[in-house]
Amino acid sequence: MKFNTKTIHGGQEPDKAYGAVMPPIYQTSTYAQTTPGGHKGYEYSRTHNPTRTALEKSFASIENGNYGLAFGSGLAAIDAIMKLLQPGDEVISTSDLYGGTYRLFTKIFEGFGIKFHFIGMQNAANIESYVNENTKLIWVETPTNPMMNIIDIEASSAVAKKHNIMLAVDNTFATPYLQRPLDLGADIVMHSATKYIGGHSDLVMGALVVKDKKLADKLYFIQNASGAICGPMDSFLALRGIKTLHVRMQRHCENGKAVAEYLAQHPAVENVYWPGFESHPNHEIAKKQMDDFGGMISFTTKGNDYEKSIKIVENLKVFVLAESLGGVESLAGHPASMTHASIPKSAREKTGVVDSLIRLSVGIEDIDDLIADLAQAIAT
Ligand code: P1T
Repeated sequence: MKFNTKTIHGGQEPDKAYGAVMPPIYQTSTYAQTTPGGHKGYEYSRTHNPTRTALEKSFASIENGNYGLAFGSGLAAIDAIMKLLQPGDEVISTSDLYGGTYRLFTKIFEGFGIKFHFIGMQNAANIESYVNENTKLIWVETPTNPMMNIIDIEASSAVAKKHNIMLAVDNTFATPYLQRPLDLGADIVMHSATKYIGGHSDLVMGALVVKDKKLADKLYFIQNASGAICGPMDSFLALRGIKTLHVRMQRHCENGKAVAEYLAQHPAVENVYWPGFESHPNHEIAKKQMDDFGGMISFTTKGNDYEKSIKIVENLKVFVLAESLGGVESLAGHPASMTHASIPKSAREKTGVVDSLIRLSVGIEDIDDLIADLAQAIAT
């Protein structure tokens, strides 16, 4: 089955009771048993729920994996991965990453005795220089949030395999429409399904997909034991979102390209970060591992002018000033004071998250309206 069919049919079959084409919302916490242990595969909804099962099969299908797991948020999914580790273990992570992931790593898991190395990964050789006998996980976010750096997944996987280390890839920005990390050698692919997977800014959810049965069993155990699952209604909404992922992503990419090109020629704009530009330092890797370049763009204003950037995001009328990304509507954010405020200023600025940086999640509205909105906001 090809991707555009998998989004609609992957792992799905009509409901057995009445043939409903969409999986019903099994809004139940528990299931009747005929005798203790005598049930139809479902005992309690933290452990399993049929609507969530349908979604987990869909996740596995679109990411070319064998096992999918759905969680109550992207961070809950990352939390489950981290619970595979033990005190004394070490993690090598991209230095430019979502602020909440950084906060989870440094404020929660460092306290449990796990050591993190936040490094630039554009050169895979740099990853290897941090490997030692305690290294258990390489954490890759690509494209990175918000600087749009691209990390070579295949090259990272070669380092991971050589040293018998797990490789996890946060595929939130790219989605499996653009990039399939498991095919490139990753062990775990993770999503904030809150974003493009859901696609309509109406749910908060996380996803993991793996190929290996042993790893899947460990993660299912953690999912049930810790209990950070998503509910049946959200599972239904995510399933509905996935059915249009490919058509939405196609338009996000088209609009993203047009907005990136508009900003690049604007005299008030200093830098535009978008991997589709030939001048992007990792453009060749992006071309190799992604099918297109997506709808996420960051840019700075001339003179790194904080006040000017704040005025721009306040003046936007079609773009909504808000956290999050990946919905059908265009959003704008100011990472330094919003999504990445939990990263100390010095660490943040080292990766390029300066005070004038604006991040855009380009939606699927008419491109003329998006460009006109940016033009008027920058002009004022
Ligand atoms: O918000 P949540 O569903 O828990 O997902 C966390 C997360 C993980 N990974 C990446 C790359 C993310 O972008 C996020 C969430 N990001 C935002 C809310 C944001 O505006 O960047």
